[in-house]
Amino acid sequence: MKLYYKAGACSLASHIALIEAGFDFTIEAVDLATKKTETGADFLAINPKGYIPALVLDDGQVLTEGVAILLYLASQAPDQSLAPAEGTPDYLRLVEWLVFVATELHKSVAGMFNPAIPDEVKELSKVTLRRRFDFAEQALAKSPYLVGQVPSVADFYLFTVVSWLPRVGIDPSAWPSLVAHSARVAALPSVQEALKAEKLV
Ligand SMILES: N[C@@H](CCC(=O)N[C@@H](CS)C(=O)NCC(=O)O)C(=O)O
Repeated sequence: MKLYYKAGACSLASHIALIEAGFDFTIEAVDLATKKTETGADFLAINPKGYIPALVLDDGQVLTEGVAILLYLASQAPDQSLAPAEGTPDYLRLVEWLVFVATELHKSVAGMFNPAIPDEVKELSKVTLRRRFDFAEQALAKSPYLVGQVPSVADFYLFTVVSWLPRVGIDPSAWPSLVAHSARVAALPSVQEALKAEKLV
């Protein structure tokens, strides 16, 4: 498998999951401005959507959308407990968290990086975002990980999005359980390996 990624971007969650799952894979960086990969390939020919993550499967198919990639990787490594068993109530909780992180957190935090969005709009958006992080904080005050006692792909995704907060002027210390969760996830060997491979540590 090959993961197209940008260092520290949302593709980091897929990168961590690939390591946790124990797959053989390679990674290739994408310049999102020029849509060229680090080997000079035209990324739009690989993923016409033009964004990462994109995962090339062993049969050549290209899977896009972070949530789909995370669920695929978890399903291919059932022994690694990256997701609860499909069809169980906990599996639905996992999907619920993945959609929450993707639609309520990821996209809103990412908007804060956009210089074209006026500051007043960003401030309004931060009010809603803080409420969303309050919700995650309440959940993580009761449980070390989003779904139960072991890290799942949803934790890798939340960790990735929370890592962007200081760069968009949101102080995560308002949410101590969320900060503790990020520290717990950061301590996983797979996370350190992914951060090193992306030259972030
Ligand atoms: N719907 C996609 C969005 C992925 C996304 O937002 N990727 C960002 C980086 S975190 C990106 O590649 N942006 C560049 C672009 O949209 O041109 C997903 O959930 O995987």
